[in-house]
Amino acid sequence: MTKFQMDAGWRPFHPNPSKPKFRPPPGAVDAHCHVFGPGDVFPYAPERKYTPCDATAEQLFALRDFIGFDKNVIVQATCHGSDNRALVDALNKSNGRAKGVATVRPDTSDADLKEMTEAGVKGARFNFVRRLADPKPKDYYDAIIDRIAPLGWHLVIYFEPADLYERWDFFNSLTRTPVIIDHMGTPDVTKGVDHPDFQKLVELMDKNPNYWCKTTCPDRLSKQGPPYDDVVPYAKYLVERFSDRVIWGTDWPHPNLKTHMPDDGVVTDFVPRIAETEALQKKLLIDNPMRLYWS
Ligand code: 0GY
Repeated sequence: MTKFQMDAGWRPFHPNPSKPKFRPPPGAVDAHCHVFGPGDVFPYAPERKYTPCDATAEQLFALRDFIGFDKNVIVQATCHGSDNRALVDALNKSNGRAKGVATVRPDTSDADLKEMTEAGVKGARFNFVRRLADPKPKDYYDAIIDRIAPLGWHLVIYFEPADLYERWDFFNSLTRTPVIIDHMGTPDVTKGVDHPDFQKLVELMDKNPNYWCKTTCPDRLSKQGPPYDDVVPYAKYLVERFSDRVIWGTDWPHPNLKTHMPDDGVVTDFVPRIAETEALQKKLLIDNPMRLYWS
Protein backbone atom coordinates (compact mmCIF):
# COMPACT_ATOMS: atom_id res chain seq x y z
CA MET A 1 0.00 0.00 0.00
CA THR A 2 1.32 3.41 -0.89
CA LYS A 3 1.35 5.94 1.90
CA PHE A 4 0.42 8.64 -0.60
CA GLN A 5 -3.25 9.37 -1.09
CA MET A 6 -4.25 10.57 -4.57
CA ASP A 7 -5.89 14.02 -4.46
CA ALA A 8 -9.67 14.04 -4.19
CA GLY A 9 -10.98 15.06 -7.61
CA TRP A 10 -7.90 13.64 -9.35
CA ARG A 11 -8.91 10.96 -11.80
CA PRO A 12 -6.92 7.77 -12.34
CA PHE A 13 -5.92 7.02 -15.92
CA HIS A 14 -8.41 5.26 -18.19
CA PRO A 15 -8.58 1.60 -17.07
CA ASN A 16 -9.38 0.11 -20.49
CA PRO A 17 -8.69 2.45 -23.39
CA SER A 18 -10.05 1.56 -26.80
CA LYS A 19 -7.84 0.36 -29.64
CA PRO A 20 -7.14 3.35 -31.90
CA LYS A 21 -8.43 3.17 -35.47
CA PHE A 22 -5.18 4.83 -36.53
CA ARG A 23 -2.20 2.48 -36.78
CA PRO A 24 0.97 4.39 -35.86
CA PRO A 25 3.78 3.59 -38.31
CA PRO A 26 6.33 1.03 -37.05
CA GLY A 27 8.86 2.80 -34.85
CA ALA A 28 6.46 5.54 -33.68
CA VAL A 29 7.48 7.51 -30.58
CA ASP A 30 5.07 8.67 -27.86
CA ALA A 31 7.15 11.75 -27.04
CA HIS A 32 5.29 13.05 -23.99
CA CYS A 33 4.21 10.78 -21.16
CA HIS A 34 4.99 10.34 -17.48
CA VAL A 35 5.60 7.74 -14.79
CA PHE A 36 4.34 8.37 -11.27
CA GLY A 37 5.83 6.47 -8.37
CA PRO A 38 4.87 4.02 -7.15
CA GLY A 39 4.85 6.41 -4.22
CA ASP A 40 6.03 3.86 -1.68
CA VAL A 41 9.19 3.25 -3.76
CA PHE A 42 9.70 6.67 -5.33
CA PRO A 43 8.08 9.20 -2.99
CA TYR A 44 6.33 12.27 -4.34
CA ALA A 45 8.10 15.57 -3.67
CA PRO A 46 7.24 17.55 -0.53
CA GLU A 47 6.83 20.73 -2.63
CA ARG A 48 4.39 19.10 -5.11
CA LYS A 49 1.15 20.87 -6.04
CA TYR A 50 -0.78 17.63 -6.53
CA THR A 51 -0.58 13.97 -5.59
CA PRO A 52 -1.30 11.71 -8.56
CA CYS A 53 -2.30 8.08 -8.76
CA ASP A 54 0.64 5.73 -9.18
CA ALA A 55 1.33 5.12 -12.87
CA THR A 56 4.26 2.76 -13.26
CA ALA A 57 6.76 2.08 -16.01
CA GLU A 58 5.24 -1.36 -16.58
CA GLN A 59 1.78 0.19 -17.04
CA LEU A 60 3.21 2.78 -19.43
CA PHE A 61 4.95 0.14 -21.53
CA ALA A 62 1.76 -1.95 -21.65
CA LEU A 63 -0.16 1.08 -22.95
CA ARG A 64 2.62 1.77 -25.49
CA ASP A 65 2.24 -1.72 -26.90
CA PHE A 66 -1.57 -1.62 -26.82
CA ILE A 67 -1.95 1.62 -28.78
CA GLY A 68 0.78 0.64 -31.23
CA PHE A 69 3.78 2.78 -30.34
CA ASP A 70 7.37 1.58 -30.24
CA LYS A 71 9.10 4.06 -27.94
CA ASN A 72 8.45 6.63 -25.21
CA VAL A 73 9.87 9.93 -24.09
CA ILE A 74 9.15 10.10 -20.36
CA VAL A 75 8.91 13.60 -18.95
CA GLN A 76 9.54 14.31 -15.29
CA ALA A 77 6.40 15.86 -13.79
CA THR A 78 6.34 18.42 -10.99
CA CYS A 79 4.88 15.98 -8.45
CA HIS A 80 8.30 14.26 -8.36
CA GLY A 81 10.18 17.56 -8.05
CA SER A 82 13.86 17.22 -8.92
CA ASP A 83 14.04 13.65 -7.63
CA ASN A 84 14.37 11.85 -10.94
CA ARG A 85 14.70 8.30 -9.57
CA ALA A 86 11.34 7.07 -10.88
CA LEU A 87 12.24 8.41 -14.32
CA VAL A 88 15.71 6.83 -14.32
CA ASP A 89 14.26 3.52 -13.11
CA ALA A 90 11.74 3.54 -15.97
CA LEU A 91 14.44 4.34 -18.54
CA ASN A 92 16.59 1.52 -17.23
CA LYS A 93 13.66 -0.90 -17.52
CA SER A 94 12.82 0.12 -21.08
CA ASN A 95 15.46 -1.89 -22.99
CA GLY A 96 16.52 1.28 -24.78
CA ARG A 97 12.97 2.07 -25.87
CA ALA A 98 12.56 5.15 -23.68
CA LYS A 99 14.42 8.42 -23.29
CA GLY A 100 13.83 11.02 -20.64
CA VAL A 101 13.41 14.68 -19.77
CA ALA A 102 14.39 15.49 -16.19
CA THR A 103 13.91 18.28 -13.69
CA VAL A 104 17.34 19.65 -12.82
CA ARG A 105 18.31 22.27 -10.26
CA PRO A 106 21.46 24.39 -10.29
CA ASP A 107 22.79 22.21 -7.44
CA THR A 108 22.04 18.83 -9.04
CA SER A 109 25.25 16.87 -8.63
CA ASP A 110 27.57 15.91 -11.47
CA ALA A 111 27.11 12.27 -10.45
CA ASP A 112 23.32 12.57 -10.85
CA LEU A 113 23.69 14.26 -14.24
CA LYS A 114 26.03 11.47 -15.34
CA GLU A 115 23.66 8.76 -14.14
CA MET A 116 20.74 10.41 -15.91
CA THR A 117 22.69 10.85 -19.14
CA GLU A 118 23.70 7.19 -19.09
CA ALA A 119 20.10 6.14 -18.49
CA GLY A 120 18.93 8.12 -21.53
CA VAL A 121 17.93 11.55 -20.26
CA LYS A 122 18.25 14.03 -23.12
CA GLY A 123 16.63 17.18 -21.76
CA ALA A 124 15.68 19.32 -18.78
CA ARG A 125 12.23 20.81 -18.27
CA PHE A 126 11.42 24.32 -17.11
CA ASN A 127 7.84 24.53 -15.88
CA PHE A 128 6.44 28.08 -15.86
CA VAL A 129 2.83 27.08 -15.26
CA ARG A 130 1.97 28.82 -12.00
CA ARG A 131 -0.46 26.21 -10.71
CA LEU A 132 2.36 23.64 -11.00
CA ALA A 133 5.61 25.38 -10.07
CA ASP A 134 6.79 28.50 -8.28
CA PRO A 135 8.59 31.04 -10.49
CA LYS A 136 12.36 31.31 -10.17
CA PRO A 137 14.77 34.13 -11.06
CA LYS A 138 16.47 34.13 -14.47
CA ASP A 139 19.80 33.22 -12.85
CA TYR A 140 18.28 29.95 -11.71
CA TYR A 141 17.45 28.91 -15.26
CA ASP A 142 20.76 30.20 -16.65
CA ALA A 143 22.69 28.13 -14.11
CA ILE A 144 20.84 25.00 -15.21
CA ILE A 145 21.51 25.69 -18.88
CA ASP A 146 25.21 26.04 -18.04
CA ARG A 147 25.06 22.53 -16.59
CA ILE A 148 23.08 20.75 -19.27
CA ALA A 149 24.15 22.40 -22.54
CA PRO A 150 27.63 20.79 -22.43
CA LEU A 151 25.96 17.38 -22.06
CA GLY A 152 24.13 17.86 -25.36
CA TRP A 153 20.76 18.02 -23.60
CA HIS A 154 17.92 20.24 -24.76
CA LEU A 155 15.27 22.24 -22.92
CA VAL A 156 11.57 21.56 -22.64
CA ILE A 157 9.45 24.54 -21.58
CA TYR A 158 5.87 24.46 -20.34
CA PHE A 159 4.07 27.79 -20.19
CA GLU A 160 0.78 29.61 -20.64
CA PRO A 161 -0.07 32.26 -23.26
CA ALA A 162 0.65 35.22 -20.92
CA ASP A 163 4.23 33.96 -20.51
CA LEU A 164 4.86 34.52 -24.22
CA TYR A 165 4.60 38.25 -23.56
CA GLU A 166 6.11 38.34 -20.05
CA ARG A 167 9.05 36.08 -20.89
CA TRP A 168 9.47 36.99 -24.57
CA ASP A 169 13.06 38.20 -24.23
CA PHE A 170 14.01 35.26 -22.05
CA PHE A 171 12.48 32.74 -24.44
CA ASN A 172 14.29 34.37 -27.37
CA SER A 173 17.55 34.24 -25.42
CA LEU A 174 17.43 30.42 -25.25
CA THR A 175 19.75 29.80 -28.17
CA ARG A 176 22.27 27.33 -26.73
CA THR A 177 20.17 24.20 -27.06
CA PRO A 178 17.09 23.00 -28.90
CA VAL A 179 13.97 24.16 -27.02
CA ILE A 180 10.77 22.13 -27.14
CA ILE A 181 7.47 23.84 -26.27
CA ASP A 182 4.97 21.70 -24.38
CA HIS A 183 1.37 21.44 -25.56
CA MET A 184 1.54 24.19 -28.21
CA GLY A 185 1.98 26.81 -25.48
CA THR A 186 -1.50 25.90 -24.13
CA PRO A 187 -3.58 28.18 -26.41
CA ASP A 188 -7.11 29.23 -25.55
CA VAL A 189 -8.75 27.28 -28.37
CA THR A 190 -11.84 29.48 -28.42
CA LYS A 191 -9.76 32.31 -29.89
CA GLY A 192 -8.74 30.91 -33.30
CA VAL A 193 -5.37 30.30 -34.91
CA ASP A 194 -5.24 33.87 -36.24
CA HIS A 195 -5.49 35.36 -32.75
CA PRO A 196 -2.37 37.36 -31.73
CA ASP A 197 -1.70 34.98 -28.81
CA PHE A 198 -1.31 31.92 -31.03
CA GLN A 199 0.48 33.94 -33.68
CA LYS A 200 2.97 35.01 -30.98
CA LEU A 201 3.87 31.35 -30.56
CA VAL A 202 4.19 31.00 -34.33
CA GLU A 203 6.47 34.07 -34.33
CA LEU A 204 8.66 32.47 -31.66
CA MET A 205 8.98 29.33 -33.80
CA ASP A 206 9.60 31.40 -36.94
CA LYS A 207 12.32 33.49 -35.36
CA ASN A 208 14.13 30.66 -33.63
CA PRO A 209 15.00 27.61 -35.75
CA ASN A 210 16.12 25.82 -32.55
CA TYR A 211 12.52 25.83 -31.28
CA TRP A 212 10.32 22.76 -31.59
CA CYS A 213 6.72 22.20 -30.54
CA LYS A 214 4.70 19.33 -29.08
CA THR A 215 1.31 19.20 -30.76
CA THR A 216 -0.01 17.44 -27.69
CA CYS A 217 -2.83 17.49 -25.16
CA PRO A 218 -6.03 17.99 -27.14
CA ASP A 219 -7.75 16.55 -24.07
CA ARG A 220 -6.26 19.27 -21.86
CA LEU A 221 -6.91 22.15 -24.28
CA SER A 222 -10.33 21.25 -25.61
CA LYS A 223 -13.43 23.05 -24.40
CA GLN A 224 -15.66 20.61 -26.28
CA GLY A 225 -14.27 17.28 -25.07
CA PRO A 226 -13.56 14.18 -27.17
CA PRO A 227 -12.84 13.83 -30.04
CA TYR A 228 -11.34 17.32 -29.53
CA ASP A 229 -12.45 18.94 -32.81
CA ASP A 230 -11.72 22.41 -31.45
CA VAL A 231 -8.01 21.64 -31.00
CA VAL A 232 -7.43 20.16 -34.48
CA PRO A 233 -6.85 23.52 -36.30
CA TYR A 234 -4.06 24.54 -33.90
CA ALA A 235 -2.12 21.30 -34.08
CA LYS A 236 -2.67 20.93 -37.84
CA TYR A 237 -1.41 24.47 -38.41
CA LEU A 238 1.84 23.73 -36.57
CA VAL A 239 2.34 20.30 -38.13
CA GLU A 240 1.99 21.76 -41.63
CA ARG A 241 4.02 24.92 -41.05
CA PHE A 242 6.82 23.39 -38.96
CA SER A 243 6.73 19.80 -40.19
CA ASP A 244 10.38 19.17 -39.28
CA ARG A 245 10.07 20.60 -35.75
CA VAL A 246 6.94 19.00 -34.29
CA ILE A 247 6.57 15.92 -32.11
CA TRP A 248 3.57 14.21 -30.53
CA GLY A 249 2.69 12.26 -27.39
CA THR A 250 -0.22 10.93 -25.37
CA ASP A 251 0.46 12.76 -22.06
CA TRP A 252 -0.47 9.50 -20.29
CA PRO A 253 -1.49 9.28 -17.42
CA HIS A 254 -2.99 12.74 -17.99
CA PRO A 255 -2.25 14.52 -14.70
CA ASN A 256 -4.59 17.16 -13.34
CA LEU A 257 -7.51 16.57 -15.65
CA LYS A 258 -10.66 17.34 -13.72
CA THR A 259 -13.32 17.20 -16.43
CA HIS A 260 -12.82 13.78 -18.01
CA MET A 261 -10.19 11.09 -18.26
CA PRO A 262 -9.19 10.61 -21.89
CA ASP A 263 -9.41 7.30 -23.67
CA ASP A 264 -5.88 6.91 -25.05
CA GLY A 265 -7.28 5.23 -28.17
CA VAL A 266 -9.30 8.38 -28.92
CA VAL A 267 -6.27 10.56 -28.13
CA THR A 268 -4.17 8.52 -30.61
CA ASP A 269 -6.85 8.96 -33.27
CA PHE A 270 -6.11 12.69 -33.08
CA VAL A 271 -2.85 12.08 -35.01
CA PRO A 272 -4.21 11.51 -38.54
CA ARG A 273 -6.47 14.55 -38.16
CA ILE A 274 -3.49 16.88 -37.57
CA ALA A 275 -1.01 15.06 -39.83
CA GLU A 276 -3.11 14.08 -42.80
CA THR A 277 -0.50 12.42 -44.99
CA GLU A 278 1.74 9.43 -44.31
CA ALA A 279 4.75 11.68 -44.92
CA LEU A 280 3.66 14.12 -42.18
CA GLN A 281 2.82 11.27 -39.81
CA LYS A 282 6.28 9.79 -40.31
CA LYS A 283 7.95 13.11 -39.51
CA LEU A 284 5.75 13.75 -36.46
CA LEU A 285 5.98 10.29 -34.94
CA ILE A 286 9.35 8.98 -36.10
CA ASP A 287 11.84 11.23 -37.91
CA ASN A 288 11.53 14.28 -35.64
CA PRO A 289 11.52 12.57 -32.23
CA MET A 290 14.30 10.21 -33.36
CA ARG A 291 16.44 13.21 -34.32
CA LEU A 292 15.92 14.79 -30.90
CA TYR A 293 16.11 11.73 -28.70
CA TRP A 294 17.88 8.84 -30.43
CA SER A 295 20.66 10.46 -32.47
C1 0GY B 1 1.64 17.60 -18.34
C2 0GY B 1 0.72 18.56 -17.81
C3 0GY B 1 0.56 18.89 -16.51
C4 0GY B 1 1.39 18.49 -15.42
C5 0GY B 1 2.71 18.56 -15.44
O1 0GY B 1 4.79 18.51 -14.50
C6 0GY B 1 3.60 18.41 -14.28
O2 0GY B 1 3.14 18.22 -13.17
O3 0GY B 1 3.34 18.81 -16.57
C7 0GY B 1 -0.55 19.81 -16.19
O4 0GY B 1 -1.05 19.78 -15.06
O5 0GY B 1 -0.95 20.60 -17.07
O6 0GY B 1 2.30 17.87 -19.30
O7 0GY B 1 1.73 16.51 -17.80
